[in-house]
Amino acid sequence: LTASMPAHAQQAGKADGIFQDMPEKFVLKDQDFDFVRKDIMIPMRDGVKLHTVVLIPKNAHNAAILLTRTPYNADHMTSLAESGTMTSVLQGYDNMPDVIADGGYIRVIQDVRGKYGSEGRYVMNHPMRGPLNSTKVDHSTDTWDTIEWLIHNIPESNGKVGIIGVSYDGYTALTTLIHPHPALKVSVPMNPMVDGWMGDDWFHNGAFREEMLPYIYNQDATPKNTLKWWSRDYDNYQLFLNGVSAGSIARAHGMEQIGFFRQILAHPAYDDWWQSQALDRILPKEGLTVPTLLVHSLWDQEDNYGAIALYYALQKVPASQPDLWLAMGPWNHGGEIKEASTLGPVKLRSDTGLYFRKKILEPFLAHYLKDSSIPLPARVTAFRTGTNEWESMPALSPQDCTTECTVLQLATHHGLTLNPTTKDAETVQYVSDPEHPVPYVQRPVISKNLPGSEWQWWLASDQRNAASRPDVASFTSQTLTKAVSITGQPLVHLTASSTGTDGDFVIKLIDVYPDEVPDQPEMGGYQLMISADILRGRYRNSFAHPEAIPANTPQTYRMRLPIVHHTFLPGHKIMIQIQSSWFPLYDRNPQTYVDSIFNATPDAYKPATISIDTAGSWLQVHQTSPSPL
Ligand code: PG9
Repeated sequence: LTASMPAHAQQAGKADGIFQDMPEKFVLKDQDFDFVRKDIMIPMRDGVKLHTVVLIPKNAHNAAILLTRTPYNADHMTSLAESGTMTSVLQGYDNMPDVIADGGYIRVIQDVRGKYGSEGRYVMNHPMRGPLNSTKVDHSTDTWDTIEWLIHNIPESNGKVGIIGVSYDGYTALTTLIHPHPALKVSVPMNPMVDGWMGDDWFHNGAFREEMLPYIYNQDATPKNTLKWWSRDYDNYQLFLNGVSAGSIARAHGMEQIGFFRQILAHPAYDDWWQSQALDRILPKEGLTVPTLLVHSLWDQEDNYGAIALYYALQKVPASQPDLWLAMGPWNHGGEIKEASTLGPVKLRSDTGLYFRKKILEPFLAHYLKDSSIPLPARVTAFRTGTNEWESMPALSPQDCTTECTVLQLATHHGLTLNPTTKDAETVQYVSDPEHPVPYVQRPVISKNLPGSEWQWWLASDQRNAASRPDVASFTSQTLTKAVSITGQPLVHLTASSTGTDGDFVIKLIDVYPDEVPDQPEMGGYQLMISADILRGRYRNSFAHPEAIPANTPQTYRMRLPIVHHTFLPGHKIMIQIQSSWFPLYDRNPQTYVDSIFNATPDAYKPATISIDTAGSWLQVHQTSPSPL
């Protein structure tokens, strides 16, 4: 057949009946680009090769390398534009072209093992080598091997490497700090996952984040996320209500096939499995030896625990202090890498993301990667919401307030008193019914990746809808006549009883706007959550050893809320809301003690009457005077 084909037809393609369309390997014509792209399979010490995209500015000479290690597709993260400039290609997740491209860095993005172009097996929470990982590799060795390869194979580099990333990629930026490569000069973990049980992605104080099931499914069922979570309900509230427990709905999706989900089922409590992976426990033992800028978002809907927990844990280790920096701002998860002149509906009057990138991140990287004469930012830079000003300080105030504290005391008639000398006793009751749990946003609760989802900014959503429900107890101060400035992690002390034998408590600290806000009328009466979290009652005495709640017997519930740095302005009120569900972000507590809530059967889910003792319930937090930059 070939012989009978004309020569030009033979050249047009293979002689297998049809011309060859897609080339075996397309050669990029990049002569007009301002960078060179290389796709490299870098070998690790166990022989596994990791797909690594390297973008080298064409004028690079003696340039530093900025590395990100990700499960989110290195190809996608380096090909987001149709133009051939680093600035346009490096848009989106983790990139920040105004710092990375404009800074002349060599950009390296690597798929972690088992995801997208990399070989090997993916493990969602990849334990470091030790009792939970008897192989010879982990994220730390993979980063070490990658850096070793990069500094010896990229002649345009100055031999200095920084690692940077948001969320999962912030977690990989942290794991790198364990036995770091000597060429690693700086790490910037932004909104990192640090402890998946205490308060980051999977649980908060023992309550399971049921809406993370689709994430686990998408990430862990296939290497390239080819299978997607499916649902016949548009409203996640309905979906998860019908599903009964998180365990049963996951099983209906076949999720016992996923090893990480089997671990979640096997470890509902804060046992050794979780504790031994928590980076705020591991890193202080190792000690920090590489300059590290932790970045925390004050309205982070995904990882609002890790950066601050780690900051406090490292602060306690004198040898680690010289290498520790913190920046925190009015952002949602990863909001610092974008335009950030609003916080949900709240106008901040300046682009706080740009400020962070230009005034904090850029000099920090440049000092360690380019020129040590460039001044470093302050040890702690924090944006104060309310007054909307940046402040700097040598360190965060201590985690628990002992002096100069503001006490917000629950009072009679749903009141809240500031620093009272006496306490008013009253019992406030509500019925928590698992058949009608309190939605965390207004229904329909739309999945994160669908249009109309409120996920990105739900922490700043108006809490009036919750306040008007009979199963949410609200306590409100008088209108403030002078500003109240607070900072730190509010400590909750709640005294309550329940007719059930298990139950959850959600505590929300809220800034209530005046009824009229002349320059932004839609903010009139707005209830802006400043900080909030959930505690699963069975863990009130021990996170590792759950205990049933004795019915009708007052119990003390203590928890630390996520950090705040806020001023309640004159004319505003302070509110605390208490409720016993936050659905379907958190799975429902059946309110009857069962061994594992993942296996709770429909008959276990029972209404319970909750009685709050106002005199025994308060919240305590540092009072501060604003100290503008
Ligand atoms: N919050 C996401 C995540 C981090 C770590 C583990 C699992 C999920 C993320 O945004 O990457």
